[in-house]
Formats: sequence, structure tokens, C-alpha cells
Amino acid sequence: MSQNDHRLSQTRGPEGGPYVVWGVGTSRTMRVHWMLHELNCPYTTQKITSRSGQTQTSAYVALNPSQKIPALQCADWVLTESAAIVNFLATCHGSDCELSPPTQPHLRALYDEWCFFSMMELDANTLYVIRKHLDLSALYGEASAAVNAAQQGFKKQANAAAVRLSKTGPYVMGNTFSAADILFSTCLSGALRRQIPLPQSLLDYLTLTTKREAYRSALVANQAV
Ligand SMILES: N[C@@H](CCC(=O)N[C@@H](CS)C(=O)NCC(=O)O)C(=O)O
Repeated sequence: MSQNDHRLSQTRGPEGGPYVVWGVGTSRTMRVHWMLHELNCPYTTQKITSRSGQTQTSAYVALNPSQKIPALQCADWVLTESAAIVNFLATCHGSDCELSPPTQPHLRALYDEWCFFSMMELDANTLYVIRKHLDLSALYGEASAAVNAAQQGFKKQANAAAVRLSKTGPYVMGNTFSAADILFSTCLSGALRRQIPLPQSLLDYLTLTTKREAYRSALVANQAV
């Protein structure tokens, strides 16, 4: 397969099959639905949900041994990790709608910085710690000190992000909305759901990104029922 074959059509992935998204109902699944809606890319959804046992069926474990959602399936090819999926989709199908990740090395580095910052500092190190030791404490153990530190950690990193955004804006990469905005915005929304206060500039930013039509339609697509 040549590299250009990756840009086959808006309805089919590089493996020739239509896309299937596994997973609904979480901010991580939302990222994938949002990106597909930005790309206007038809797909089907397997509405499996978190903590329902549906990530542990033999059919799903065969697709994703991590037993987590989301996953993107295209024929017999499967990709997991929400950030990897949105960047893959942007790379394959983003050229017509200015959603391709930057290729110039310094710009790409700044783009990656936002993506990794969102996934590590905002999602894994803080939001997921809160989820594990608050909502899922029966499984992971109660740890109020860790939850408190994670809440404070989120605030500190959000303030740092606000400083960086004030120098670029309105989007994280400047004038153009990108997959990095999807990752960052879904983390900010996750924080608001947990009553973590955000600086006004990030609230304004979130208003901007979530008024997009693709966000609104993806919210519906990501609904568990
Ligand atoms: N780093 C992964 C995290 C995925 C993740 O933790 N998914 C959770 C739901 S948000 C999950 O599937 N947990 C297992 C379960 O609920 O059965 C990603 O961003 O895709």
C-alpha cells in the first residue's frame, strides 16, 4: 500500500474497510467521535461502555487485550489509545478540512507537546487518579490525599496551559483548530465535571471549542443510551 492510499475516501480506512468505533459514554471515547464528526467521516459504533463488563468479552479482548475503550477498527486492523486514534484520523483524512497535524518539525513538536501534556499531565496524572481513587475506590482503594493532590495538580497544570494559550490562541496551535484541541478540551470538560475550577481564559476557550457543530453531534453519538 502506498502512502497516498491512506487518503482513500472519507468512508473507509487505510485497510479498505469502514471504520467501527468501539466505545461510548466517556471523555476518552468522546475524542474519537468528535474527530470523526470534524472529518465528516461516516462510521458505525459498537456502543460498549466502561465498567459494564463489555470490555471483557472474548470478542472485545481479541480486539483490545487492554480491555479498555475506545478502540478504532478498520477491517482486521485495530488501533487503541484515544490520542493515537485522533491523530491517526487527522493524518489520514485531515487534509481537506485543515485538520492534518503539522509537518514542519518545530510546529509538530509544539503540537505533540500539547497532545502529550493533555494526555499525561491532565488525563493520566490527575483526572484518572481522581477517577480511580474516588469513583472506583472499591477497586483501586480510597486515597483522599492522592485525590486532593491530583485536584491541585490539575489546577496548577491548567494555569500553566492558560499562560501558554495566551501566547498562541484562540486555539492551542494558533488560528487553526486541531486534534490537539480535542484532547485538551476533553480534559478541561472532565475537570469541570469534577468541579475543578478553571481560569476564565480556559472557560472562554472551552466555549469556543465546544460550540463547534462536530462537538455537538459527537456528544449525541457518544451517548451511552
Ligand atoms: N489511555 C487510554 C485510557 C482508556 C481508558 O482508561 N478507558 C476506560 C474508560 S474511560 C476503560 O475502558 N476502562 C475499562 C472498563 O471500564 O472496563 C485512552 O486514552 O484511550
